[in-house]
Amino acid sequence: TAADTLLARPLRLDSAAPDFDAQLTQRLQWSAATDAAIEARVAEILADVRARGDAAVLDYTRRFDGLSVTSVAELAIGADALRAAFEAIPAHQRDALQEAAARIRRYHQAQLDACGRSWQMRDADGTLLGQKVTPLDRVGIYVPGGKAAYPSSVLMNAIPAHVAGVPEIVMVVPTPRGERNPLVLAAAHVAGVSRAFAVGGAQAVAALAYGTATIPRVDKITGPGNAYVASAKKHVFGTVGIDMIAGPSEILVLADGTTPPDWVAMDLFSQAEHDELAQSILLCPDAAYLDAVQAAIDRLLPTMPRRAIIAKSLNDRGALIRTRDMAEACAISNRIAPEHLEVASRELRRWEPLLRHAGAIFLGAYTSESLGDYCAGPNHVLPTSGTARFSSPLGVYDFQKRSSLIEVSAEGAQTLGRIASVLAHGEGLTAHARAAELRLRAEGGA
Ligand code: HSO
Ligand code: ZN
Repeated sequence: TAADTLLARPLRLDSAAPDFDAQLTQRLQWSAATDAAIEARVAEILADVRARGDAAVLDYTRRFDGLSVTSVAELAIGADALRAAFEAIPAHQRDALQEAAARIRRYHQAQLDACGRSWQMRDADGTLLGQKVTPLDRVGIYVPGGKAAYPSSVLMNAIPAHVAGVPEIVMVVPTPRGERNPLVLAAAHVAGVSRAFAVGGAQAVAALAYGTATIPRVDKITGPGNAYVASAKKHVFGTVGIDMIAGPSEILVLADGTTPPDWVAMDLFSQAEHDELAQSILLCPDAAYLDAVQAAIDRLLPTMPRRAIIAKSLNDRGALIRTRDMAEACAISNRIAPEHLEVASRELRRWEPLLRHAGAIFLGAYTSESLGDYCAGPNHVLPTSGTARFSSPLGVYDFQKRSSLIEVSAEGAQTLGRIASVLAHGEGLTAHARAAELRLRAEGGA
């Protein structure tokens, strides 16, 4: 059959070729389909939900998800229903969810301890300065429906919020034709989601951003979604906070030839199977090893249920790149700034210090990216499309905000007052200057 003759032939490149830079740049290019029709439709839905609230949410949910409910209240999934979903799944799935959640919780707890706490300092004259860290009051987590409904993503979005101390975590998830995904609901229970609504699409984002009689307004919306959801999140940004707008999944493997080629081939498949637009790249100084991985790809592809997606992703966006040496491979990896970076080498201490731009770095032959996707502990919501140059994994810090604290002593007011007075006069802001001067003892202040 056609499926069995599928070939996956990632582009072969050589970093020594004169046109290498141009070819690599071209491979990396990807443009989010910014469809004007989608943008316009989303703007309409947002305005409608803002104006009509529950009635609009109900209309769209009946129309798009084919539900015959008569009120948004019927779409509410309370904490008890989440717990019931958890209790109804098989024991091995319950155990796996709980073990993954415990590891993710522990990792994010360490993140909170390392960089998520308030701090204070005191000047010699008694003035107190500090930063007060507080969790957001309420957050919304969007979970896609259908094939892209990942229980693991429920854990990765909700657990950092929970660890940050967010008191209320609201999940929205579309249920086309009323089909609820039991693992998604079970994961929500394990992750500490407070309650959920069987609503999706731009209408769910709008409800979370503006609030309706039934769906509470949140302070930030995180989680992946289709083009409508991504567009809706961009629109409501400013009214609420959002996380990143993620592009297709990416994996880059740096190999020195010491990892079994089958392992590397399967790791390349594991991101390719997410999406035809996903990108899998292998960098290695040894051309014979690249041949061996290609042979493994050829042999393993027919065994993969999602081989059609994998083949398209590898053919359209994949690359096997021969580099001059490992140091050059590291430099190319930094240029790409991949979402996931695997270092399939026995000289980890040598190469890791050279690697600067990546969402997550997986060190050594045993560290399959898929372990990080589910249960190692770090977050799997990561910057894509080269944005690891300037952004970070989803974390506890995304569910916190900081307030500056300033408490000036009588003594401090003298020193600071003189400085502020000079600068305020320089800016022509007399009230600012006077406010500082009134507190100066020499000026006859209190
Ligand atoms: N690799 C995806 C996350 C995921 N993988 C969920 C499996 N399930 C993020 O790039
Ligand atoms: Zn994955």
